[in-house]
Amino acid sequence: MEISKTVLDEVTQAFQIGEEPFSIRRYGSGHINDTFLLENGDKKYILQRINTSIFRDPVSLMWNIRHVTDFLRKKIVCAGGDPERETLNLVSAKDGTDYYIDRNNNYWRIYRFITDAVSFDLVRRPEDFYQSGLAFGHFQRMLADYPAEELFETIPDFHNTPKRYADFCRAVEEDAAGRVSGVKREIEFFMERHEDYDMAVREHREGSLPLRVTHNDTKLNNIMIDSRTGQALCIIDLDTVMPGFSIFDFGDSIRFGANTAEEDERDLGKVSFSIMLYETYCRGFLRGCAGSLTKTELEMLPQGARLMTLECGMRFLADYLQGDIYFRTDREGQNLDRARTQIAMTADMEKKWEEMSSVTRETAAAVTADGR
Ligand code: ADP
Ligand code: GN1
Ligand code: MG
Repeated sequence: MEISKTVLDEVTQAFQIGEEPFSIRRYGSGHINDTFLLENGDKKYILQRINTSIFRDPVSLMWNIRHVTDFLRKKIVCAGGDPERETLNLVSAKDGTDYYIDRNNNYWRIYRFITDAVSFDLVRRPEDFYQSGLAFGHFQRMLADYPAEELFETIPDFHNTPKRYADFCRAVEEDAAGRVSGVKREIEFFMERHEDYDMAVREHREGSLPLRVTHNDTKLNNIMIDSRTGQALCIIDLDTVMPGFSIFDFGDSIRFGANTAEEDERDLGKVSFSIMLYETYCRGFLRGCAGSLTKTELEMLPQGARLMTLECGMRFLADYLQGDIYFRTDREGQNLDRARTQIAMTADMEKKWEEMSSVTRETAAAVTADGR
């Protein structure tokens, strides 16, 4: 959506960032919010318009972010870290709130820019992926004593895979954009696997898979890596921090980062599931979790990766069938390409299933042995 210069000026003037003019440009490759970089010499901020057709209750969402970042800030300070760089920092509006509502009823927020740090759409070096596993595991551990019942569910049933499948089937049935006939094979792929979709929710219902405070959107570009040290610095994109399953935080990172190609790659010959990257992330994540995962969680890590890949694939395909109304696209067919990479990833994971399971067991054993 185009946002006028008048609105951007109105919004920037509403926050406590000084009176000097900033240059403004679109920034990053997130699929949901509108993100801009504000820049004036060394002064930089991230400005975001919250996507309120997806996040229906932006006030509660901002409440979550304020409280989670304050909580993390205290933990980081206690551990001797730098809270300016290791967690997101909201900038207040001039009226003291954490957001601003513009003339069109859009909600905006500003974060301090994390300098000398980068985020990636593709694993550049395995070490970056290891670092990201370590940081997402650590993030979960830092939030282990956060009062989960106080968090708002910003998107209900976000990783309820059977519900996602039902939504997908509805999109196929409705065929709103008249695209079903062209993607029969892709639809079939997700339908053939329908019996597996309730694996995690079933384990939870039976009491063996705990709900934790999780991030729920753990892709590689939601973590900032320090450009100087190469270490993971800060977990960003906290819009979906809410109760969830650890195996899904693990799995969503794998679906995105253990792919040898980008999420929207058109040449499927380039897409594969890298066992080497899987092992690398697994090692980092388990070290970050530091022994906090249960036996069932450890056993279900490969399934977490497969389910997240299937779920995300279904979401991309459903969006394609509905005429690209959810995920941002910048070219024709991009959601279909994204769905196809998830299909190729799943198929490759299934081919490498035995290896994936044994690598998980061996990595868990090695990390436990290290920790002694
Ligand atoms: P979306 O919800 O649309 O994915 P994100 O919050 O992930 O939006 O932001 C999009 C991109 O903007 C990120 O991938 C990252 O590159 C950059 N970004 C976001 N917040 C910051 C920040 N505080 N400092 C530096 N870069 C940031
Ligand atoms: C979206 O916001 P972003 O781009 O980090 C989506 C995730 C998907 C991801 C696929 C709120 O994440 O669930 O896994 O795209 N976020 C939301 O790339 O739907
Ligand atoms: Mg993001």
